[in-house]
Amino acid sequence: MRTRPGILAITLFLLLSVCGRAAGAAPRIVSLVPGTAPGEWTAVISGKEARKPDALAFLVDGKPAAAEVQSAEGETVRLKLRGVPAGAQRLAVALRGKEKDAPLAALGFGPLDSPFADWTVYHVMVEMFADGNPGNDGEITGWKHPNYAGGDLQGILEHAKHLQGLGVNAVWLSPIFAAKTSHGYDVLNYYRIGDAVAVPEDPKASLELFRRLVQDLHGRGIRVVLDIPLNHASKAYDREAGDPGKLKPRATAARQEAEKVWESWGGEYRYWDFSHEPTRRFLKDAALYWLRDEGVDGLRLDYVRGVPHDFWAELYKEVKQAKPGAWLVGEAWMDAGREEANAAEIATYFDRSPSKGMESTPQFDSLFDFPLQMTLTSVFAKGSSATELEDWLQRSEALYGPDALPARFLDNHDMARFMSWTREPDRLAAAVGFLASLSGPIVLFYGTETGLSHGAPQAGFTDAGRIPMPWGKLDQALVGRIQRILELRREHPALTRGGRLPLLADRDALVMAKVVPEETVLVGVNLSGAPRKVALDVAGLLPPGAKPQPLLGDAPAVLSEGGHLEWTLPPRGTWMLSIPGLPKSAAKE
Ligand SMILES: [Ca+2]
Repeated sequence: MRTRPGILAITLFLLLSVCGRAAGAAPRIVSLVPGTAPGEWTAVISGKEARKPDALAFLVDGKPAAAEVQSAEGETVRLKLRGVPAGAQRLAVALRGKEKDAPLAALGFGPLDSPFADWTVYHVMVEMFADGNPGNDGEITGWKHPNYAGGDLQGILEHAKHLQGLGVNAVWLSPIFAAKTSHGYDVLNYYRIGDAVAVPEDPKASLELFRRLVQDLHGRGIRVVLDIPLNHASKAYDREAGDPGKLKPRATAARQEAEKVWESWGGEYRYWDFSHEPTRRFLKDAALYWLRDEGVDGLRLDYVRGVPHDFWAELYKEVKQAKPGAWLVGEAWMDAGREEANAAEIATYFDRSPSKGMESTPQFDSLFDFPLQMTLTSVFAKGSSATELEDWLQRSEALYGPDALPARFLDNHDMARFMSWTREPDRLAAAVGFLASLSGPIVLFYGTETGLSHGAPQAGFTDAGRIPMPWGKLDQALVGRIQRILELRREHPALTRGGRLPLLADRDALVMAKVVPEETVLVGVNLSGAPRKVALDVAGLLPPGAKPQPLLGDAPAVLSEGGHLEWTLPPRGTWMLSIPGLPKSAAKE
């Protein structure tokens, strides 16, 4: 959704960004590796809380784990955790006596079990992507983006091979329904493909074109995710053809501050009335139609903050009954808010607390991880410390809770592009490499593969990143690097669903292990412009005599008999090593 913070909000945001997060707000799990006996793990914890390790509680999958202090120095403590069951998923650090509250830090150290773990989604802003039919460009009758490129479904069909070559396995299309504007978030009819993206004045031919596109993408192993705004629609919504169930949906005036801002820009929206049962039915039917009847694989749900939680829970339940494999991803973003505030808001949509007699009430499979987007930009593009990244990954995991499956991304249509903050393709490739090594769905905005950028970046909302895809002058070298990263993500389940074990984080470097029983992948980030040698004790993690093989980049490593790894990370990049075979701890159990 197009939201624009006021000048005051932007200023406030910048001020808060400069001040940063409260330093040392939470302890960090510096490293976690399996110990030498079954059920034993060695954890190093840092932060002011580590001065009093007895005040810390360690929870494994929600149950207390015994922790024995091995050594302590200043704000760092080394502990031995005992009785950790095989197959455990999640370690959380909490304050003793406050175990029921959200933990301070958490870590998914066991493999992720989710059908969406390996989704690599390519986000197409349809109007900007590819013009396959200049004959429909005149069909935009409302607001038109100054960069409007005539993009349409035919254009996507003609470039489907590019998506396949890049190695993504899903595509998210910005709204393709009948609308007046070029962005399409003002839907005129949920059941009709827009004239401007298909065949003017021929809904049947337009639907056939859409079906051809879905079939073509499916044939290439690419799933289709539609962007459907259910909070609002155009004031001129088609109450005849757009309401096949004759449910006579009702609308209200703008309710939330953001909606009032859109109104002030001249947005011509109606806001659906969620207190009216037939309106809810109408909206659920529209969403279900595309999943059930037209073979769509998922929905990206716009501006979920405008809609009551119980509607999302109802929709989720009906979607999963109709199509269990469908992915529901929501956008809950406060564009002027900091990481903590955004994460707390997002957590309310990950919340599955029982209600209405249901044992669990999920609302979405995923929410876009806006806070991590801010952190990734800060660390990879703007030069912040790598410790911020490790801290935030653990802090956000604690805030989101054990059921969360955040969709990670670097930028989208509502914010400055990553490359507007830096002009260095190496930094972009490093960020994509790291993103691709995180378990769970990831999303790449179209044009990322060619380093698409624009003028002065700004925090919060901007639509400056909506730029025509520069077909014909793609940066083939960068495309090749992104392809290679996505190829690794496809071929190595350790990246998409592996447990994550932090091993090192300092100003310029971050090293972690991604672990599945078949393979351990070591991921090393070097943010500096010089090579960086890291020395790691991985005795419990890697089998003796293992031969680490470079996976991404030429980053040589030597593993000694005693389990000491020396790894030289080339400058400015994300590098990977593969160590096949069972991790030592799993082999023993
Ligand atoms: Ca066109």
